[in-house]
Amino acid sequence: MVQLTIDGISHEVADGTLLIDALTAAGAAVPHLCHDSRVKPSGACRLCVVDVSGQARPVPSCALEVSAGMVVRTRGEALDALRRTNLELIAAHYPAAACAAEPDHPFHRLLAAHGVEPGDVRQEGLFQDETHPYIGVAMERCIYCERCIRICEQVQGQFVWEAWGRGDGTRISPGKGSTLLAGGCVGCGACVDSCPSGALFDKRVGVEPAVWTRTTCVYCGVGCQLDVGTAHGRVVAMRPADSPVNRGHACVKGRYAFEYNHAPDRIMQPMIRRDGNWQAVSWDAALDFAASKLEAIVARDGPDAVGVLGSARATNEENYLVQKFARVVLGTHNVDCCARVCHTPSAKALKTMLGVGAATNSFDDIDEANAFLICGANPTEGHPVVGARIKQAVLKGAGLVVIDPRRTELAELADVHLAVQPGRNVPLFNALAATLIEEDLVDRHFLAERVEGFDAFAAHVADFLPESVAGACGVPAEAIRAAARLYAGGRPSMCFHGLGVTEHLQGSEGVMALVNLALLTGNLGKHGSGVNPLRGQNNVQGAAHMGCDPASLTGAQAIDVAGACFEQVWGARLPVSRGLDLPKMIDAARAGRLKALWAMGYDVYLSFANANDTAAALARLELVIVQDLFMNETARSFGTVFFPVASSFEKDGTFMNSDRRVQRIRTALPAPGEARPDWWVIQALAARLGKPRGFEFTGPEAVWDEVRSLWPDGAGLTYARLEHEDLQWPCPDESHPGTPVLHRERFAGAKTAKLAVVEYVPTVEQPDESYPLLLTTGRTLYQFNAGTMTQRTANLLLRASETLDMAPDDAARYGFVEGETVHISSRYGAADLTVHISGAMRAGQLFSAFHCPDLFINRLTSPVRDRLVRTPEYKVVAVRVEKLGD
Ligand SMILES: Nc1nc2c(c(=O)[nH]1)N[C@H]1C(S)=C(S)[C@@H](COP(=O)(O)OP(=O)(O)OC[C@H]3O[C@@H](n4cnc5c(=O)[nH]c(N)nc54)[C@H](O)[C@@H]3O)O[C@H]1N2
Ligand SMILES: Nc1nc2c(c(=O)[nH]1)N[C@H]1C(S)=C(S)[C@@H](COP(=O)(O)OP(=O)(O)OC[C@H]3O[C@@H](n4cnc5c(=O)[nH]c(N)nc54)[C@H](O)[C@@H]3O)O[C@H]1N2
Ligand code: SF4
Ligand code: SF4
Ligand SMILES: [Mo]
Repeated sequence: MVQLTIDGISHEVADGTLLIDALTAAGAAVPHLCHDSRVKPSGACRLCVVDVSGQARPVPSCALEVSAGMVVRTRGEALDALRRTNLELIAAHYPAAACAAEPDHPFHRLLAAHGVEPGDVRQEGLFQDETHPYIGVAMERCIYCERCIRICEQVQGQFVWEAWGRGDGTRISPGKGSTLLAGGCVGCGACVDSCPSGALFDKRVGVEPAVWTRTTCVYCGVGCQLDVGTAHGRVVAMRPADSPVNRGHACVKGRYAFEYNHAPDRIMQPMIRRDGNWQAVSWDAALDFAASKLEAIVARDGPDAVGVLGSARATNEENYLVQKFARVVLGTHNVDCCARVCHTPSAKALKTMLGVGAATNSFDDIDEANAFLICGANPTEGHPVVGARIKQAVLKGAGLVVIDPRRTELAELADVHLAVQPGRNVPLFNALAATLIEEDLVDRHFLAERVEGFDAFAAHVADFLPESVAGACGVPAEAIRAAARLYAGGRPSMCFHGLGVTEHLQGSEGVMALVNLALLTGNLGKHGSGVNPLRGQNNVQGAAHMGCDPASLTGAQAIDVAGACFEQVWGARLPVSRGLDLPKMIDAARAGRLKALWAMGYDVYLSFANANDTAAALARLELVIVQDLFMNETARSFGTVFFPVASSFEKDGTFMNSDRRVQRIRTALPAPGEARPDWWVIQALAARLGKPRGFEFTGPEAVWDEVRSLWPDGAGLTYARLEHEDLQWPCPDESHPGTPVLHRERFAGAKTAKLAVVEYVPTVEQPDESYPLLLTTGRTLYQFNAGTMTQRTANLLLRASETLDMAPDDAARYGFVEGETVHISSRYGAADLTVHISGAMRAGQLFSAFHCPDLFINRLTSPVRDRLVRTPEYKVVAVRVEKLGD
């Protein structure tokens, strides 16, 4: 701590504090315009000037750290006069009309408080852009503080803005292109948030928010904390909060894509389909109808004729209730969620090898890693706030290896990019392991203390030396060796992986092969290391962890281990037969054994692989209950009953993010019409089925308390603590601080972990004469999964549809031009797509996203599934492309 005197009063502050922050903390805040604590100080506006002992002239407090014995004066006539002069210079061109129109704008209040009139002198040659749907530009209000330039570089890493010219002729505009978008803007909104003068502004805020409510983003598994601004019963604005996850940052979806909540086709009334047509009915009628159908099916075919799907978009409490409903009310373990199609392979591999099926480390560790290994993940689009943090770490010098068939944004920045042939992760990861061993890059101490099975493992991977697998993997042997050296030499090195690893025949095995690399190099149990799946949706980690998984109960506890305890708390016997996971439910439906499906927040028809087959299976069901905000594709084609639900802005509860944090969501608005929270619907249906006991909770907190009583590692996560603490499980009691890093001294089950011998079994989806190309599917920045939400926002203007990305060589070979619609077919189905010629693609490989219901990309994907947990192989399918009309 450092002692200093501010306006005659002594204060103590931490070493290294910026003087401007010390002044604010001491209640002696000074005005400033160019300062933003998220970026490096610039000292340009000189409004924060103060007198400091020993300095001849006033100094900007934003550019100075506190020092012991400092004596500071913040007020006085000379300082006031200096600030006024500086403000006059800053406002020399500022338009008077802006002040008149918006007197409450902080900058306008500052001018008024100092008695400064805006200069109102017109400037020439200002940047103009009306094309961005969310970000407005009014450069006549620019005061040249350069906060936009700095925050776009230093937080988002996009380098969009540049200052051109000097002195009075300075102009700020995108460095390349004539619009923000052409300049590389990704719509994160950081420059808008930072701009103090209103030159950059949120276009769509017509109304000032009346109330701000802290909540968790509804989109991806990063779990950004956001403040929702509401007025007149609508969400009108979002702003990122300063939390450990996102530190005041957000991405275009969390920050701007909220208008779906008020879309005109939001379903607000329960419905039953009669003679092919949806009819609005009362809740009583809808619940009675669903209950009587379920009762009849269970009576006739047994409880295992019903399947239940929890929702990665709904809360922990709701997912807990829905799996309890399946097990207690219906009497079946047939309950799953879309973790199955996503990161169940990660959970399986991590649990098998290390004892806990979740990310080992925290996003905060990004700042401590010296090197990154990013495998089959595209975080700058899928997890943009994490992507931006990784980018900053790399710009500051951390090493980066990217393993991805496509040249993604991070691959562009990488020291080594291994553009692996899709489906060849296992031999490639084994080759990395073989290199680590051959070149003696392993952590011998860690191996001796914490790892077993080295000899058998070393013998196995000796067959995978880079020189022998390079050809099959499509990458040079020397590049594989360089990647191994970087990962081993950078310690601590942090591995992040995505669906490019999991969505394969060898998905679980791919993750095991990654865990091997961490074990060999001692990259576990310490900050800045680990194996970290980038989990998908806002609560996919939670949905599975709450027990929406046929083989495990709440807390990922095995049924044979924890079953008795659950039976006691639930006052019911658990079903004896093994449950079906989602792929098996589809198979059972196709075979006529499954008769009913309840899909809570899961558009299974659109998103499951091999959609023509999914359709054949779903068509055989007698009852399909869809519980959603919108008429999704499952409901449109197969729904029998529709339960309309409250959105995440309209209910309370918790989500679990990718790094094991449990975070609150809070009611910011009432639900529209007859929409009800998922938890209400589940309880109401239990009551209709005559089993209200155990489903009479008064609200989410009461449900959560039952979760805590059954899940030892979550017992300490009370709502009261979540109100003001940032907690990651394991958190076994109410005084436990939570666990940012797993496996510190020992692994969950034991002191040591065992290296996995991973065989390579290639997929049957190989190119041949009829289907000579490989299609891989994935995500794009502006759209989200089934598209039900983002397609009902102005994100549609940022990306209207999917493209079929292909290498220039392939386009030339087929004679395709940019923007041409072509026909693509696999052995399973076909679609028409618009060609996008991209240097990020390698010849022979194609890429498309799957967010557009009208294109239905999953008609193309195959029936191949992960060997251990049956995740569909979305990442490789052999296809051919043809000119339309051929
Ligand atoms: N904008 C946006 N963000 C999202 C989502 C969204 O729909 N839109 N969805 C969320 C969800 S549910 C999830 S699960 C996450 C997913 O996030 P990611 O896992 O990052 O998503 P994908 O784009 O599906 O796949 C990642 C990468 O895998 C690569 N890949 C394909 N085949 C292979 C292979 O054989 N080997 C390797 N090494 N790489 C391969 C692809 O080229 C792609 O760049 O994103 C979440 N965030
Ligand atoms: N080809 C291909 N297909 C894929 C993938 C791929 O990479 N390639 N990825 C797969 C992956 S990883 C995933 S996760 C799936 C995602 O597929 P889905 O889970 O089907 O997609 P989502 O859009 O995340 O949301 C599901 C539904 O939840 C609804 N919803 C939102 N909030 C709530 C709520 O609070 N309550 C309720 N009841 N409903 C709500 C939405 O309107 C939407 O209809 O797609 C999979 N499909
Ligand atoms: S919105 Fe984000 S990416 Fe776009 S210019 Fe501003 S800071 Fe840069
Ligand atoms: S990074 Fe993910 S959690 Fe954060 S704002 Fe974007 S979509 Fe939401
Ligand atoms: Mo996902």
